Amino acid sequence: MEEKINRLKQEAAELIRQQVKNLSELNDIRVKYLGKKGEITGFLRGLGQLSQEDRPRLGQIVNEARRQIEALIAEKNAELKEHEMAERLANETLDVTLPGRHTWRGRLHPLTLTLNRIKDIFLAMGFSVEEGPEIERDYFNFEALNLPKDHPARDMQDSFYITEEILMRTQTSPVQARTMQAHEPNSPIRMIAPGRVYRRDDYDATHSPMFTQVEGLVVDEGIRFSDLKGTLELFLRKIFRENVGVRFRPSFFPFTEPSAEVDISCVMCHGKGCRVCKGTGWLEILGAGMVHPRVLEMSGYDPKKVSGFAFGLGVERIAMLSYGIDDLRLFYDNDLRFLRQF
Ligand code: 2NM
Repeated sequence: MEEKINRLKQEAAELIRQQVKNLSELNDIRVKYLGKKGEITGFLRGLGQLSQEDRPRLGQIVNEARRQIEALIAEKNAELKEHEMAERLANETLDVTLPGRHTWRGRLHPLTLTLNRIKDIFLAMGFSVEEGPEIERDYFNFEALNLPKDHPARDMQDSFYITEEILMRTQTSPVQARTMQAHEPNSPIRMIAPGRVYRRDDYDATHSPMFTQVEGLVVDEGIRFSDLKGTLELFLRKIFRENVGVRFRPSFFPFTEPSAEVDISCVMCHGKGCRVCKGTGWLEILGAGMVHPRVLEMSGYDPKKVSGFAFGLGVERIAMLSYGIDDLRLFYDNDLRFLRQF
């Protein structure tokens, strides 16, 4: 029996030292000799059947063999781990000279950038930003703004009709009418309504059947034309430059009385006269006026108690003048060579 144990020990030592190539094989060896059903374990169990005189001596031999195998396994285990680490360090090196991988970063569209600037200026003046549907009822788009069915001004705002009563909105003022009607009658309003509007139009460098508008509305007791002038002058100085020239010319809109067209001094020549301003030194930039009493009335406000002013501007036009863009269609082509410049 002593000889058997020694042979087993010899065999195990040889396997561990010369055959085992990795940790998994080493574990197999451990199970083979030291596991619950392992060969050394078998001997330990068998000790019970030995005589009183043989038991201590053979017990000592078996235990000694187990300790030695355990030590060999531990030694091999450390050696294999060290080897694996050395191999990983050699193979998993990081080549810091490789070119980096590109992450493409998006950016905001020039119209969004311009609209954000416009919103920020009016938000700072205490205006709220209101939105409404692009598919609108004839009532809100025209009727409630003092444009009855037979009004000649409807001709200039021919649109895309879904039915006789439903159309793509031609302006964002229906949002103003909706907002007034949602308010307690005569309660103050300070709002802008930004968004897309649609008109039957030819598509060229300066016209598009869809464009972006911002309309504003202020209603309260004692609102005067001077409030309109002060608010719009401040806005134009912030969006263009502090010393931009501003002038008001009389005009007509069905929903305002009196009405005005607002010009700024030319952003290219600063008033000297050039190709952009067609030699006049001025650029038309927005329309405005005192809200027509009938418009207030139709949305439940009393024109004897409150008054208001309103205005409308085209975001594309402001963006074109801000960035020096000469063709409106560039905004909608989505050519990255154009869009990457902002
Ligand atoms: C413009 C010019 C003048 C306008 C009027 C209203 C409302 F709803 F209060 F009647 N909203 N926007 C208005 C006035 C719009 O755009 C050139």
